[in-house]
Amino acid sequence: MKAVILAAGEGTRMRPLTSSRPKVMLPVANKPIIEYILESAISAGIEQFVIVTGYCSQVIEDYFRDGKKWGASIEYVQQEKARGTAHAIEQAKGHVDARFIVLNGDMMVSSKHLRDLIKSDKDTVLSVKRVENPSDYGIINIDNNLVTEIVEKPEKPDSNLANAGIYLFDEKIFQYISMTPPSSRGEIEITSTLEIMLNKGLEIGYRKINENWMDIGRPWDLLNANEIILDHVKEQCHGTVEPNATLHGRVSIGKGTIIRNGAYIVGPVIIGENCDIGPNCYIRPHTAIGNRVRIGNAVEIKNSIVMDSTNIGHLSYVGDSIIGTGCNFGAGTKVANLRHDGKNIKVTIKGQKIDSRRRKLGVIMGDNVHTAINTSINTGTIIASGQWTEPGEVVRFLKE
Ligand code: TTP
Repeated sequence: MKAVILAAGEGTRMRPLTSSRPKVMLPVANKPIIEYILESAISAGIEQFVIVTGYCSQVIEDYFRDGKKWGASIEYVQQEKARGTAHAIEQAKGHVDARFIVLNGDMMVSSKHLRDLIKSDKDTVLSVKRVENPSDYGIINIDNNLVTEIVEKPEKPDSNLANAGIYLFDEKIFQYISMTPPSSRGEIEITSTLEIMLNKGLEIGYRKINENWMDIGRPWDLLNANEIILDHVKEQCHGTVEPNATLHGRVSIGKGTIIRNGAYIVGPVIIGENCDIGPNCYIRPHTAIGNRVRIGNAVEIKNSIVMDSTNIGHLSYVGDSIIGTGCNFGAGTKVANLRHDGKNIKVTIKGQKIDSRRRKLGVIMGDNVHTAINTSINTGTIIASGQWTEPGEVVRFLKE
C-alpha cells in the first residue's frame, strides 16, 4: 500500500519560521516533522510514498530525494496553489493504487496506529484522537462504529474525538473530491468531501488513536513536540568533549562538535554537527541545537530549538524559544519567558492574540535576525526574518 503525505501548505500560523521552508520541514529534535511521519509509516510496512509539495517544494525534495536513504521510494507531485486538503489529495490521482493512506505532513503518530489502520476492512476510515480542547479541531460524531457527522471547530462539541488528519481511502475518494465545493474559508477540504459521502449514505469508519499523536500547527507546538521526542533521545557522542565539561543525563552530540571546558549540559539535549559549545555555558533539558551553532561563554539556554548556523556568543539567556537559522545574538541579549503574574503567554498569530496555553514561552525568531548588545525580548514575542535590533532595545510582541 502507498501513503500520500500532504506537505504543500506554507504553515501561515508558523510565520516567520516558514519564511524559507514549509511547515513540515521545521525541526523537532533536529529532524523535520515530516521525517517522523515517514519513519512511522515505514515501520508500519509502507515502502512507497507520494509527497504532495507546493510552497518551498525544493526544500523537501532536496532533503528526501528518492527516499532510498530511508529504504523507501518517494515520488513528488505538485499542488500549484494550496487550495485545500482535498485538492492536495487530488494531485495524487493516478499515482496511487486502489487503496492508500493519506497523512497530513504536520503531525506525528505511532507506527502501531498506522499498522492497525491499514488492516481496516472499510473503504473509508478516519483516524480520531480524544482531545481536551475539541473547539480547536474538526470534531467527529459517531454511532455504532461509524462516523455520523464532522463538525469544524464546534462551539459546543458533542464529542471530543478530533479528526487526526490520517485516513484510509480507496479510489472512490477522487470521484467525491471532484464534487467538493470550496468551504467558507475558500478551500477544497477533505472534511467537506467526507460530508458529501455521509450525505450520500456511504459508510465511513473510524479508528481511535490510543498512543501519542501531535498536531503541529502553531510555533509552540514545536516546543511541546520537541520535549516529548527529546525524552527518548539516545545518549551518544560523535564529537569532542574537553575534560572539564560536564554532561548529565542523555546528551546526543554530533560529528565535528566540540564541547569546551566549563560547559554544563543537562539532558535530554541534542546538539548537531560542527557546533562550538562553551566554554562556560549552561544548556538545560529539552534543548535541540542544530548544526554549525555557536553557544559561547555565560550563555544559558533551556527548552528551546536553535536552528542551524546561529551564534549565541556571549552573556545571553534563551528560554522556551524557537530561533531560526543564521541568527546572531549580540552580547547580553536576554529573552523573558515567564510573566510576573504567571498567566499563560499570548502570542499574536495572523493579527489575533492566541493563548499558547503555556506559562513559559520566550521568542519566536525567524531566520537571519541580528540582535544588538543588551537587547531585551519580552515573552511571546515574534521577530520577523532578517530583522536587526538597536543596542539596548526592548522588543515586545511583534517586530516586522
Ligand atoms: P493546514 O494546517 O490546514 O494548513 P497549512 O499547512 O497551510 O497551515 P496554516 O493553516 O498555518 O497556513 O494543513 C494540514 C496539512 O495539509 C499540512 O500537512 C499541509 C497540507 N496541505 C496541503 O498539502 N495543501 C493544502 O492546500 C493545504 C491547505 C494543506
